[in-house]
Amino acid sequence: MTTIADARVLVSGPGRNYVTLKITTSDGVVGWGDATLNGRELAVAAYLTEHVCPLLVGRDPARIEDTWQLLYRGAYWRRGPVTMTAIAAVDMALWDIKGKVAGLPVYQLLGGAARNGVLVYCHASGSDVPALLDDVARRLDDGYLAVRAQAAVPGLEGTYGVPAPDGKLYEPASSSLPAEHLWDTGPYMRFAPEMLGAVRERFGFDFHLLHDVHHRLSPIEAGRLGRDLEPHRLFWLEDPTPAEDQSAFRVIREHTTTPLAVGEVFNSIWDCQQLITERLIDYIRTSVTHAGGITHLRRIFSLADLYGVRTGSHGPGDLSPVAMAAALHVDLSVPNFGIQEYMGHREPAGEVFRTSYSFKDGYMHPGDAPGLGVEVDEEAAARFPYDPRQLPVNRRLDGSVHDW
Ligand code: GCO
Ligand code: MG
Repeated sequence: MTTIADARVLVSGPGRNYVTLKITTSDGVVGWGDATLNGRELAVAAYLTEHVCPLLVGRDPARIEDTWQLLYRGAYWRRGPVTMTAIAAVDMALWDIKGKVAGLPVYQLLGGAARNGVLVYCHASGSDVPALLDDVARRLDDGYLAVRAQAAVPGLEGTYGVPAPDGKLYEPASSSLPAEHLWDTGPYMRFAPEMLGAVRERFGFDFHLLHDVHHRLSPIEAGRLGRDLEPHRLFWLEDPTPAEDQSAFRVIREHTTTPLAVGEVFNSIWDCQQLITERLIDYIRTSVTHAGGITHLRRIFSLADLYGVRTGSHGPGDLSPVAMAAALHVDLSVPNFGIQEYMGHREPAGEVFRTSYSFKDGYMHPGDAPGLGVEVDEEAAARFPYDPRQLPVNRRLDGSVHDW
């Protein structure tokens, strides 16, 4: 019988930090999984190396569901981003192996393509509204059909989603200890409708426009913002409030028809059960890396499908290209796909991760290479050492801590 011969973790920093799991079978087939948890990378690396890798060796790599159940139920301690990211990495690597053994891309194992391509949204941002408009113009020229717009709120240093003026892709985890940003809800609430209105005024309505609040409002503030944004017809308003308080979304829903998208910080189906079954959101944004891998993501998406909630997976640069590929295979195959975030990766990530996925005219495709379609160059990875970085924190004007 083929068994798992080896499981090991690679921690590297090509452009930013990534944790990658490599599983090798007794037949020499290699599977890759992403285990990157931004700012907390080494916790997942240790969880895998100390507690998971030893128990994988000798097991049947084909038994994906059984391995998932073993790692989830077997740990006794449930859920949490570290555990679920570790399980996700194993799950992705086993799907990769299954595809390579079958000679098929993973989406074929998931039921085959349910659409021709995966609609993606990109990021556009600016240090002020004119700079944002220039960036939106560039993105539309690149062929994107959906754009997320963020701009610096006048007077607030370090607004979420706005890159440093170094021409590199946005990266919030920028220092070894958390940077401190300033937050003030009033100016943001007045600025956001003006900023998104300027985008619609210049570019019209023939593309999808999205915006991320990044968990910063109270439910009633979010209701007000959603209502103020209605004339601009957003595809979605993302993470309006800290969503561990799921019933809070009833308040937002009472006040606005702006579609809502939530879930990038969730790690299990239980975190979004009420949001889905009470139809409090329109898009579920769980990611393949932080929500238990392909196996669990599909379970969440199936529940969502029953309630008319569509998918909109998180796809930032702080998930590795292995995760991007895994997400695309799921996106291509599920019935209730909505949209996929695609932020891209800072170079030199491309020297470490060779991918088969592609982008054309607003849509992505995972490609037809067997498995996930990503190969990792370990020698290249060794050239880029881990460089500890943490996410920023937000403080209100009076110095108290706010959600970042
Ligand atoms: C998004 C996210 C990210 C997160 C990041 C944290 O919608 O893409 O909000 O930008 O901030 O993934 O590590
Ligand atoms: Mg977000």
